[in-house]
Amino acid sequence: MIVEVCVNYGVKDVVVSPGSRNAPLVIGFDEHPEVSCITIHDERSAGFFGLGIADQTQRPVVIVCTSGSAAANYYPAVVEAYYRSVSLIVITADRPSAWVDQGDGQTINQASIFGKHVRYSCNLQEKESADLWEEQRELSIAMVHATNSWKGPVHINVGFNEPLYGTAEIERPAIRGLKMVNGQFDLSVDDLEIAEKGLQFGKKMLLCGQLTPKPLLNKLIAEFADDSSVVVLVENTSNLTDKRFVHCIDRVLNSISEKEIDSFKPELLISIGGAVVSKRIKKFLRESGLKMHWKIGHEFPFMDTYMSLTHSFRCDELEFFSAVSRIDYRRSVSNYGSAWKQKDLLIKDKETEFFGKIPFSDLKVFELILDYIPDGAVLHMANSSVVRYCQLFDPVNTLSYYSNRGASGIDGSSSTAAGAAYIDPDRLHVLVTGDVSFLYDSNAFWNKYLGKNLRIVVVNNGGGGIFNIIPGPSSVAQNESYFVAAHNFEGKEIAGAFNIDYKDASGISELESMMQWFYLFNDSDRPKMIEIFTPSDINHSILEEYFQFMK
Ligand SMILES: Cc1ncc(C[n+]2csc(CCOP(=O)(O)OP(=O)(O)O)c2C)c(N)n1
Repeated sequence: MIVEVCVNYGVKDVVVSPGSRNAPLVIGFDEHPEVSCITIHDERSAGFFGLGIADQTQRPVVIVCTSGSAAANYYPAVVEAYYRSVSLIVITADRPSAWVDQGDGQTINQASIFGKHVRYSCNLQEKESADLWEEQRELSIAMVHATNSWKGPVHINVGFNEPLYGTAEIERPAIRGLKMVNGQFDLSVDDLEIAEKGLQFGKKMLLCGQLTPKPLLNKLIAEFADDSSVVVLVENTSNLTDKRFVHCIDRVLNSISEKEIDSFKPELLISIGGAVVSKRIKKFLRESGLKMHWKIGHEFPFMDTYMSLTHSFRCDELEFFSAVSRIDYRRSVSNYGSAWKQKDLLIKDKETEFFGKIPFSDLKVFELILDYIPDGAVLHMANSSVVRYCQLFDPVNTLSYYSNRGASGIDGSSSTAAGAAYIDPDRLHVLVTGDVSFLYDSNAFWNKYLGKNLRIVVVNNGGGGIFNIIPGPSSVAQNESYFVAAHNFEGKEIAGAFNIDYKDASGISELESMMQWFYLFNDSDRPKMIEIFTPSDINHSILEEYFQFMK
């Protein structure tokens, strides 16, 4: 794998310094038809020798040595390459990491040995070929850093088990090289070519994760979606809506049968924005065998959520889609996008029937709360079942949606909503939270800055309801005590302590009857809270029924 990735990024010259631990690498490079290897004993000199080759060829050059002080002897050349921005790929063989500092011969602390003098360093362990994704990803990141417009040395440390000299016939692994694209592809012929090639695919999917509201981007994406071969999947946290988009990813994915699923797999995936909540779409895309995945945006350019990243466009989403709109490519080359949209419309029709017949439960509560939120409000969704339930309903385009999905903690949802409400006093800010998150972050209300524009909805299902609805915890004996951690806590005392207007409800009509009071804006100077007690014994089965029915 290491050899193939290096070759894929243009390596043709390898400087080898003899040793035992690096034998697998030496054999691999030597046997590759596109690589020429030379031998230099002194690693200090070998490093500089490689530097000289890189200077003249303007190609990345690999230097490979054995474990121990051999690696340390590369240091002067690495430092020189760093300050001269030369692509030196430093590969040091090592013992498996478990043997570091255990008195094994020729074993020193090699991982990150070059400190700040490399553009990237990774520490790989020899593995069975089963899980090469991590290795390929790390190697691609290293090679991108080495060969990008700001070049430099990178360090790849690899732990090898014995035997070191055995050779075996293996199939050459297919390499999915990650390419960085600078984004202003109006200006660069190469970048334009990549874009034109990808846009030819008949099955194109745009997946939108968390974004702040961006009306102009919304407009450009709606235009991009005006193409029957494009499907645009959005979550409410993307703050993007349009009749051409699919807004409830889990709802529609759930309705696609095993028989049909292959025809819904995209060839080109374009992803924008931050975290995606849906676990189903992640699984679906990881199993889709994507031909290309473009990640658009300045943030986390190497993040390979769908295990298929081929191009990272480091530019603003707006810049990207305005450039795409100017590219001359054939639109509507298939009905791939229309098929998704049809599925979406069909399944949406069944929703009314389902909600008409279900009893009071978490799911029913979310339907009601979302129905009543006034236009123009800001919705803050706590982790974790709240944000998940909210994804099952079409977003309202007059609302803005927020959630702490960066690290998905339950520790700050209330405080984040409180801060947002404080700085934006003329808009209504509605926090919807579970009971555990509410308790966890109850100090959010321990300040003098909360006012009449904050609304708090606590869905009290008597513990961490999420653990009853995700696969895993619900199947173990410890679930009730250690995961759900059921309790009889009520939020009333906390509301009282912080002078928050409070009401509670345990049924549909009771909840509906307090909605008018809840959303009145000028009748009180204080925040208002409703606590809704839901039946923890049936919540999870109602959600299961939902997914059974919505097929
Ligand atoms: C700081 C932190 N600790 C623990 C977790 C793990 N965790 C995720 S959801 C959850 C329970 C949340 O329960 P609740 O707020 O009542 O919401 P529900 O799932 O019932 O909707 C826990 C403990 C986390 N995400 N963040």
